[in-house]
Amino acid sequence: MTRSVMTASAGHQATVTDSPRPVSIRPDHYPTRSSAAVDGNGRVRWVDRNQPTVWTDAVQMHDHDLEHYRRAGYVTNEALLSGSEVERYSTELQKLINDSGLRDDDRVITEPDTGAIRSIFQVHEISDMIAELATDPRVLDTARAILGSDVYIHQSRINYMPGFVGNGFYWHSDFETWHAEDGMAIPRAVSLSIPLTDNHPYNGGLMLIPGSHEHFVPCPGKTPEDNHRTSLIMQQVGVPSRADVADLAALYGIEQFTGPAGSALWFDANILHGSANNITPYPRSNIYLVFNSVDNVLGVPFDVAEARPEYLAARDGTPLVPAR
Ligand SMILES: O=C(O)CCC(=O)C(=O)O
Ligand SMILES: [Fe+2]
Repeated sequence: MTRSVMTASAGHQATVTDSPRPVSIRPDHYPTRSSAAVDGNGRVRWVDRNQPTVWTDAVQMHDHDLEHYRRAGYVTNEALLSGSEVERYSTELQKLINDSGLRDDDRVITEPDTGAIRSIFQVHEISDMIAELATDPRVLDTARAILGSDVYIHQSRINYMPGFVGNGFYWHSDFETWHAEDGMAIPRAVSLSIPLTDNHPYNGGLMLIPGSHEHFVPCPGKTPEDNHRTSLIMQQVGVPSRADVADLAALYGIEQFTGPAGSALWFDANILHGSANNITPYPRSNIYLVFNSVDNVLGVPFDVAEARPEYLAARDGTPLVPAR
C-alpha cells in the first residue's frame, strides 16, 4: 500500500510505501530544485553555509594545509602516493577498465556516443587495493581531521576520461545532488581525488571556484524519475543557473587542480567544480573516494521519492578503521 506524506523538511509531497524504508522528518537547511526559494526577479536565493568546513582544530595533516582547505574549500598535495604505488594503482585501473565482466554492470557508466568508459562506481567494493587506500592512515587521518568524527565511504568511483573522446563534467556542487537525491542533510563530507595519470590544464583538469563552498546555490528544475541514469553522463538537473555560476566566478575567480599521477586533491562536498572535454591524446584518470561523517548518515532524500542505488550513495555508515 502506498500513501503520501508531507515532509516537514522540504514541504513537498513524497510518496512512500509501507515497506521497511524509514521515514524521518528532518529540517531542510538547503532547499533546492522544486523547493528552492526564488526572489522577486525570479533568481534563486543562495543559502549561506551554516556548518563548518573543517570540524576539528587541526591545521596540518599529512602535508595538507587544512587552513587553506577551510578558506578555499579544497587543498592539494603534490605526492600522496609513491612512484611504485602509482604503478600498482595504474595497473589496477587498466584491469578494471578492461574487465569484460564489468561491461554490463550498472556501476559502469559509458559515453553514449563512443561507448568509452566514463566512470566506474563503488570501486572500493570491486577492488581490494582501492578499499585499502581508503583505510590508509595518510588518507583516513585527513578525512577524519576534516570531518571531526569517524567516517565511512559515501561513494567511490574512477573517472576515466580517455584521450580524444573523454567528456567533461558541467559545473555542479556534489552536495546539491547528495542532498536532493540521497538525503544527505548537511555538507559534512569530503572528496579525495587521486590522479593516476598526470592532470594538466589541457586534458580535462578539474576547475574549482574557491570559496564557493560557503554558499549553497539552489538549482532550478524538478528532478525527473531515475535522474541518475542520465545525470551521470550529462547532468542537466542539479546544476546551477549560468547567472549563478557567473556571479560566483566574478566573486572568487576560477582555479584549477593540476598535478602529477599520485598527487591529491581534497575538496569540500559543496564546492562548485567542473571540467572540460579532453580532446588531447592524454587520458585524465582519477580515483575518487568520498568520505561522509558517521554523524551525517543518509536519510530520506529531500527532493525525490526513491533513493538512488547503494552503489551511488551508501546507506551503511559503519566507520572505517585505520590500517596501522
Ligand atoms: O572528474 C571530473 O572532472 C569531475 C567529476 C565530478 O565532479 C563528479 O564525478 O562529481
Ligand atoms: Fe562532482
